[in-house]
Amino acid sequence: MRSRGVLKGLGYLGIFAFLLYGVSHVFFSRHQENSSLSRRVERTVDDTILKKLEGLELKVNKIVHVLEERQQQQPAGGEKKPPKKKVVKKLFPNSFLFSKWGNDLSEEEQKEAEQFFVHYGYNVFLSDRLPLNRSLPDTRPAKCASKKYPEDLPSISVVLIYLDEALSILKRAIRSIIDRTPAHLLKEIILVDDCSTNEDLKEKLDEYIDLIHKERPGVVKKVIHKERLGLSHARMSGWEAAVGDVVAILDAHIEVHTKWAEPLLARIKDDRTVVLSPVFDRVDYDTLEVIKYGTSAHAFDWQLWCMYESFRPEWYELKDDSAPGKSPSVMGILVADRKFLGEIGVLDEGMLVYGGENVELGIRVWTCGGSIEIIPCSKIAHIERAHKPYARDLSIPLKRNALRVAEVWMDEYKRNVLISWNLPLKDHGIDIGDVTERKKLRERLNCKPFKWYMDNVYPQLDTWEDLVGYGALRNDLSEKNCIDQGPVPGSVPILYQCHFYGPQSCYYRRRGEIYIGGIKSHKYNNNRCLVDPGEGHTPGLHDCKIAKEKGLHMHWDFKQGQAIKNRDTKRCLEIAQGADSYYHLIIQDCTGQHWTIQHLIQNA
Ligand SMILES: *[C@@H]1O[C@H](CO)[C@@H](O)[C@H](O)[C@H]1NC(C)=O
Ligand SMILES: [Mn+2]
Repeated sequence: MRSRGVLKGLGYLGIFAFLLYGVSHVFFSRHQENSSLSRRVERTVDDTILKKLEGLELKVNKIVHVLEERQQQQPAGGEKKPPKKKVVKKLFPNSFLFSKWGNDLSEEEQKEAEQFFVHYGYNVFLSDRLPLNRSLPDTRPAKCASKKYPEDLPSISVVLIYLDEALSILKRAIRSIIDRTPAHLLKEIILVDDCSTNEDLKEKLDEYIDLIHKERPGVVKKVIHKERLGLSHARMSGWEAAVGDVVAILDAHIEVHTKWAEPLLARIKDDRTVVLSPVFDRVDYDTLEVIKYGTSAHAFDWQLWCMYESFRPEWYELKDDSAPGKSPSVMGILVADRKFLGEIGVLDEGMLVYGGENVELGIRVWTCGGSIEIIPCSKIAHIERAHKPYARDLSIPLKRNALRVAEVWMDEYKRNVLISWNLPLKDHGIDIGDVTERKKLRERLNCKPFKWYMDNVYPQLDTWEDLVGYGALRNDLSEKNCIDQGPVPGSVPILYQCHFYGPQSCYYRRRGEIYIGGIKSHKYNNNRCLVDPGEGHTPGLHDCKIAKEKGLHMHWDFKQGQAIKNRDTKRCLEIAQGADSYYHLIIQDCTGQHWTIQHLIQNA
């Protein structure tokens, strides 16, 4: 039995290696984006990756399990040690929920906990057993505790957006806001339910609201959508219902920290045109423990996935980690003067489902007369869910919403969004809805061009000025095959059956560089350049900066439908059939082969 287990384990290792290849390119490209700070990405860990990871974990857990079994069956010195305590059988060894939590649960409890977890994406079983008013560690920068704020601050309406949130999580959010916001400043808590399906958000929630109303009559209000409108629309309807001076639009799987509101309100009292974000701490979805996160700016890549970013150098020169920092955009949670937010167009109601609305807000606020800041002394603990209820694959709505942002706000840089989604510049065929109102808004507010934003607010973004072509790169001799970055880690590009995903995304720059396997959105990240090693027939793929330093042959002449010829060595990138009868990617003296890149940029 044991040997069969091991064999099985080896089989899984094979699948593991295969999956690792698939997943690694995703992580490879994401991680490169995350070089200078330890940036975290909430939305980028999309369902696709998680699904792959679930698969991976399944395999790994099984291998570990097999190995553990072997160890247990081979007691040292041949003696069997009596078990120390009764071991409860783990019913879900492959579930993320139980990887570091739940060892002492009975089988019944494990089933209940797992069922909740699959439904909600976080540990509802545990949440139901923790006090609603649990204390949180003080994770603020040291200076924050001694800061004094005026008594006389604008009032705040707190909007909580949710879709199928667990009741105890929502109650805890409400409890924390009531307990940690000065009563004279808290105007109301507005619950916006974007058409949840779970029953306990009905009577049971109302019972809790009644209880709250015994302390604070009328403080909780509800906005219930009869049909699902998506995140942007839900946030908008919360804003519409609000009457406070300031509106804070938050997720509902949060707990606010002590004195979270005062630094926000004081800042807006000083300047009504700043739109703010508190700093999130991570609440683990399994243990619900609060993990402190440092302060950083909120930004995005050219696909408009949001990501953490370093502040501008001026912030670091202050040497004060409690100081507000200017930021290109917000992650999603936002706090603003209610009327100012209205004047600049609140949020784009034409966004569907999920994603992009935060970037739209960032660009709009900056270019139309305001600015965005992160407030380090205002902290919010936020559960990073294992999966989100809005969509299985968040990239589909994000792509559509990103194109909308590009169309309205990005002028000539719109093409970078299309390029990064590997869409043609003309006739991409994706319905982005009606943008005339948003375009009118931009005109009415007399907003600055996107170039101004790039130059002054987010200069870390690479403008990709001299791109000539992008997408799959194919040879006439074998059109079902594409150039591919090859195994990762590794430095040899290959020819592989076309699938058109990231590993096969190629880019040709006018200065002669050919990137294989993706292009980085930010100047601080490096691309990987095709290189002729000068001898032998194996092409190389190396970090472009290193290739440049080492003086490798990394510049190529290429015109659509013609040869790819190295400017130094005059050799060509070609394909040739090996003894195995498959085509391989090689470098050799030019024989006149033809290459075609999927999308050409005219006038480049
Ligand atoms: C939570 O609430 C209970 C009941 O009101 C109270 O006894 C307890 O001290 C509170 N705990 C904290 C941490 O505030
Ligand atoms: Mn969230």
